[in-house]
Amino acid sequence: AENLCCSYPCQNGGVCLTKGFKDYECDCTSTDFYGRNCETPTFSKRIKLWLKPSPLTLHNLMIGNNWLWNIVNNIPFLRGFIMKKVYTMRSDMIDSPPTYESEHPYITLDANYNVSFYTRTLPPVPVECPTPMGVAGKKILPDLDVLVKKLFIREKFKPEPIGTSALFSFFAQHFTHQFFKTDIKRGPQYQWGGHGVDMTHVYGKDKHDENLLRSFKDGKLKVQTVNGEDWPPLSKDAQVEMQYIMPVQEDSKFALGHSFFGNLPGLFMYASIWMREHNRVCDVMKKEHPEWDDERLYQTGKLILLGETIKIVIEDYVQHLSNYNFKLLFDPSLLFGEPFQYQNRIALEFNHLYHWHPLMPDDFNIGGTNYTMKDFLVNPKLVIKHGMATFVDSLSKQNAGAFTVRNHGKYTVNVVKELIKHGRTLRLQPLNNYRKRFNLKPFKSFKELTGNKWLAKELENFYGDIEAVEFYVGLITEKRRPKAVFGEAIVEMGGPYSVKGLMANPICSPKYWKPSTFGGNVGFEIVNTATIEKLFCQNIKEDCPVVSFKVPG
Ligand code: MNH
Repeated sequence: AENLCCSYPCQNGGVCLTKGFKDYECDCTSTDFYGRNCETPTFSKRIKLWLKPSPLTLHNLMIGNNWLWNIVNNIPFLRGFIMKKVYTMRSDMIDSPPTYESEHPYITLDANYNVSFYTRTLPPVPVECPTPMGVAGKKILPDLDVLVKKLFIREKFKPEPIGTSALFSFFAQHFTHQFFKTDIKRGPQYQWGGHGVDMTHVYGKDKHDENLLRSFKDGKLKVQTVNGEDWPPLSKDAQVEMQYIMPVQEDSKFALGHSFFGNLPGLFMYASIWMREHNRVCDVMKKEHPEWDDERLYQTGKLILLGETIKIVIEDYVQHLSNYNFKLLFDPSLLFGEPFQYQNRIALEFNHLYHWHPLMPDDFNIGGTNYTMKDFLVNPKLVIKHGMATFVDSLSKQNAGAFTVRNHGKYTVNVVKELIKHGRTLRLQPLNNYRKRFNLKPFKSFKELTGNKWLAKELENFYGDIEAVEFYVGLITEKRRPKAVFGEAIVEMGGPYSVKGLMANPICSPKYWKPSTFGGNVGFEIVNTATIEKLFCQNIKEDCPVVSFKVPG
């Protein structure tokens, strides 16, 4: 007997339930569809669907119509109205409380209560299904080594076409590592993070590490001064456990909030600039509140830096990524009074789609010297050697790589191989199922997926059936949208996870989002005026260097 749910008969978010050994039923509750397979919309849903613009139409509206957005961006009421729509439309796509985890193809209580799990937006493919993807495709998935050789290894560097800088690539990596923390010893379904933007990449993973990094004076973090600039302390002066991907000399070991950040100068740079920002904010707060002790200055500094982070992520980072002419806005009060859950769970699918290793170039020109990726690895001292200003200036002028096929650098091909392996172990559903889950039309052919004959042929050989294309392989082979960094699926999935993760942060909730939480108007103002440029320039003594997510010119 076969599990009839293996062919995913239930449409439009209906839940498949086997009924004995030879039947199934679809639970269409609150989907606005009915029928055996939840295939028929109710009358009012039919009208809504008819009125609803497609994701591509909306995308084109946002990246074009300069004249329209020039008006909208300058009318606060309109800008706020549209931003509220962005918040609610995106975050409504995410189940909250979370529904699935990786060990059961149905809802369990563990999905909610066991926070060691990544959550899952779609449940795993049942193990008894005839093929790894359900019923479609071959019984055995493509050989990983062949797949990686044909689709992933970079031969010639392909630059990111909208001019994204390497400063952006490292921002993406450093920011997301605070919440993508796979606990590989327990298995790829487990994680050891806090399910959101908690600033652990700056302050440390727990109170023990936090205390090692603190100076316990005026709220500040420990620093050492080299060449007249402040840098994180050496490991011997703050014994936080760090993890290196290759052996490293004692004098290159620094104590950082995240155990991985000693591996790359770009990550060390961000760790250092946030450390300086924290100490700068503590100085400002001490002036405002001479009555405050070390503890209060430290805790308030953390809240302010978290607020600055979300502000920068929305208004600089996502703004660049989206390439929208609409000016995005971070204003939590827009959600007050709306139905919205202030809780977040990191999804396995979000982690997988954020594997943006092609964004890393093979070499870096830093202040006129050329470094290969190999020179970069476990070499954080390069930042100190060139100085913060030169380093950030150089990364701003360095083009990132394109997120596409055959563009994974030498040192990251193994990461993508492991990732696809994890996707198989945890039985991720095929890309087309995720497209449907996020209101996108499933692809009908390999040509439609890739927009490229050669690639379509390769994929057809690998998978046989468009309904059997694996999640990550589908994401990287999908054609790019016009004037965009990514294809449709990454944006339409990443957008919801991202908006939900940022706006469900406790500081965005009504009892937190007010000046007193941030030490008064001065602290609140720091949050509300933060930019990536100010983050660097207020913490560099020389003239302000180029700080940009887009290569100038
Ligand atoms: Mn990256 C995980 C190396 C750049 C996003 N990355 C890993 C792992 C290694 C690694 C090693 C651990 C893999 C494993 O668990 O087996 N990453 C690199 C290197 C570079 C790099 C050497 C640059 C060079 N990584 C990037 C960039 C991004 C990124 C840029 C973009 C956001 N990486 C990830 C994510 C993970 C990861 C996401 C998964 C983390 C986790 O689940 O713990």
